[in-house]
Amino acid sequence: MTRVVISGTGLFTPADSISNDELVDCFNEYVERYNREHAAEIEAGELQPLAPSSSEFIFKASGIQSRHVVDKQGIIDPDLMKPQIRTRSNDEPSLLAEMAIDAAREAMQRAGKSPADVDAVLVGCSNMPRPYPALAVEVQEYLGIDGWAYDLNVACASAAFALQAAVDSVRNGSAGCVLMVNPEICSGHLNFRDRDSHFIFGDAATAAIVELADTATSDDQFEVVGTRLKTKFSNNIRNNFGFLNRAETDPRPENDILFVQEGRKVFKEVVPMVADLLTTHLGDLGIEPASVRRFWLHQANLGMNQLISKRVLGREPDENEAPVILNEYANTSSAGSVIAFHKYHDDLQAGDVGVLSAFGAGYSAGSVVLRRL
Ligand code: CO8
Repeated sequence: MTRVVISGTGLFTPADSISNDELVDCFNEYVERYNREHAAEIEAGELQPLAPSSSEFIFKASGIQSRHVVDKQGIIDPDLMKPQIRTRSNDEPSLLAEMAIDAAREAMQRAGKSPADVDAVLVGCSNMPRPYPALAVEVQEYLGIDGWAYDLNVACASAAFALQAAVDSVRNGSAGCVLMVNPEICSGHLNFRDRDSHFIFGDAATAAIVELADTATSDDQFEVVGTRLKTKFSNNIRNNFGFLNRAETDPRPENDILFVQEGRKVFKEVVPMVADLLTTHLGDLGIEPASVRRFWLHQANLGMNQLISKRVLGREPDENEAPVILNEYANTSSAGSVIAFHKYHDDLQAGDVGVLSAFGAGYSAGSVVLRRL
């Protein structure tokens, strides 16, 4: 079979960062104001008071300590509680395109590729800037890449799906070298007034070069041993934002067109789905789970990752086996597992096997088994 490698990755991290304490201070200020303004209804038993958030809960429930975002000031302003993003003209690159291009340049540089070497661009992410033209085509244009490009959205699992699409394209000959990018501004679709989820997400962009092993020249190559994807419909992570909102007979409240989840159910249902996917995929490839040197897992919840690795390995993983970046980045949706790979692969030796796995809304999950060359 045609051998395909990942020959370079890139990461864009926004300069702004919000600690749990800063986020909670703003949330609790909003709660105090709300309860004060509705004191009479609350006193009369007509309205439930809002409960405060806490940094201790956030860290204990998720492992998150801070998150990078594209605009801190807007998010921690109790009057706004959302990022403020300058409206751009059609002649300027969109903010998501800029982030994607930054990560893409690093990936190309690490892979030793110029735009002329790239045949295709795949953007895999949760939140697109608009329905059309495709973000991938915009990224292609600004980077000066000839060929074709398209977007795909499979929520937090998008990177695994885009990697499989890239590998398949290289294998079937429709491209020799693919740029795969995952720009995420999760803060745009996060309800910072929702106590259950206001702490979950951050912003970042990642990129990877996927190409024929025969053309790869970088010192940093991972052969793609296999990819496998799995989906199963669930409403437990949902966002009803869409092009039909303006035509719907009953207008939706704002919180329905933002991120909504049943976090406990997601935890319980996605852990076995992903553990089963990884175990059977490794088994079918003839790879002993105990021999896997590293799991670059989607970064949503520390407990979830520990449990998935434990089910696959049959014991607790250490930090070296399943590295954590969600403490600093929170959940960056499709970018999370690629950030973990980008930051934690240099120490692997030739022949070492690792698994990149992304999972999320859909439900959707992907496994990409890699061997260091
Ligand atoms: N502060 C203090 N207490 C709180 C808070 C808070 N902020 N929030 C909840 N509590 C309380 C609750 O009221 C509850 O109290 P009680 O026990 O008295 O009823 C208690 O804490 C426990 O609440 P939960 O059961 O909700 O808490 P959990 O331990 O389950 O933790 C988590 C909540 C962290 C959300 C956890 O369930 C989790 O991480 N689950 C997995 C979630 C996940 O992986 N989701 C994937 C989403 S990603 C995706 O695919 C979407 C893509 C779109 C991305 C872009 C959108 C922005």
